[in-house]
Amino acid sequence: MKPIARAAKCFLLLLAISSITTHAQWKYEPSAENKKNRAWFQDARFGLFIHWGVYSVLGDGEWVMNQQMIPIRNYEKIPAFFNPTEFDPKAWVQIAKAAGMKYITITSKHHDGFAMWDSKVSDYNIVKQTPYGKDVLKMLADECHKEGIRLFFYHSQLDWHHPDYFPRGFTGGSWTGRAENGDMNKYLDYMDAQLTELLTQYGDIAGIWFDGMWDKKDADWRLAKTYKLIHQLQPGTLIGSNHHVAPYEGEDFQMFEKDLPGYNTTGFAPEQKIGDLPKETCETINHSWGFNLKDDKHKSRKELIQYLVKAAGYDANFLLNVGPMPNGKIQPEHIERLTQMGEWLTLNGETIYGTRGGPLTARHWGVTTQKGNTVFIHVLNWTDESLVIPSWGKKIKSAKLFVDNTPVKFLENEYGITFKIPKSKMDDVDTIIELEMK
Ligand code: FHN
Repeated sequence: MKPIARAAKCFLLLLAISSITTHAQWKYEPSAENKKNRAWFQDARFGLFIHWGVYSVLGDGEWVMNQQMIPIRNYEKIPAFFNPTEFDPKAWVQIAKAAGMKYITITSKHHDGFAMWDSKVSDYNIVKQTPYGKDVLKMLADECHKEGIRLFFYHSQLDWHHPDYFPRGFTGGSWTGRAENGDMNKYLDYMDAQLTELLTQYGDIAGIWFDGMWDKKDADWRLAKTYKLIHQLQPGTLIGSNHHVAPYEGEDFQMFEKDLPGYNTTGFAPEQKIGDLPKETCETINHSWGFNLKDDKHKSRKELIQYLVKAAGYDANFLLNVGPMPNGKIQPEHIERLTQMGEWLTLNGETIYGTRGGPLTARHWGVTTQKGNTVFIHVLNWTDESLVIPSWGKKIKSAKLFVDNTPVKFLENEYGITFKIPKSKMDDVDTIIELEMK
């Protein structure tokens, strides 16, 4: 091998090792504010996920550019059609509040690379490229801060538009029309610059929800640099990354996509290990994240409420998604579902907010949540009047139905705890037994 090639090879190896070692050696110590925000996050339990962008115009979900292999020169025509004149951040925030949600996570930039704010780093943004011309993230951030709803920004690391997102991953190939070259570090500098805008011009940002590393699993994403930058700009900001593996140093929460922690029904996360960070499960109401004209497979009120309760039983938050329409409105079927969840939480929120999962892990009949000396048994899938559950080493002082304080008979013995639930008192969605422990 020629001496110059050998030197280059050693240099690249050194570079790789230095980046790996730096991240591996780096020990992240979350700030006191960050730890406080983690506790707030776990108490919050329920948030609104919003996938909104110029792709909404085509009504075929947020992956339409890749699915239909729309070259950049064609896709760049879409922003001119994006004019959400009926966008009303007040209405969105009220819908979230009425649903019982405590925070909103909105797509600042999705895989198509289009910025939904007034970015000075790139003209490929809503202010420069659309007839609407307004910074929707600013409008939403102001309303959230006013209404006490915390705001997270979803931000895609994967980018089908930027020329320096190179080498390409398993998506966004040559059909984009980009030249087969580029400098990934330049792209990451660009990403860090846009993140700096988002963390310096929109007030308190509760978190950054990264997505897309899975497009290039083995690439050097310079995570330490980006994570340090974020915590320098806002130490309390919670960083999470939907990379489907165990949390990396510097992350503050762990998300599970379309699955409860520990499951892999989607096939996304064969290697995903559950870390010891606050957890969040994200899910769609129908089968789409971005607005999809054809998708009317909306989950039922019961399915969605039970999903929220199960997530709490797995000690995880529930981040439920809407894909607003190109006119800026959230589709009525989704507003209806969210309102129904809010009505349930108005009555039963005490058994979810501020609780932690346990003391029992999830069972076929349901889950448990706990707060202080109180345990809530959520009977989700059981029809018999007698229910036997394992004991967990603490004695019960009293048992009653949460809905109306009706005392519930129970028997504690070596076989566990047997409850007698009057059939007439059973609830089709969630029969909650409130236990006060000794
Ligand atoms: O590709 C994205 C998808 O568009 C959506 O944003 C979801 C949300 O969790 N995450 C990725 C798929 O894993």
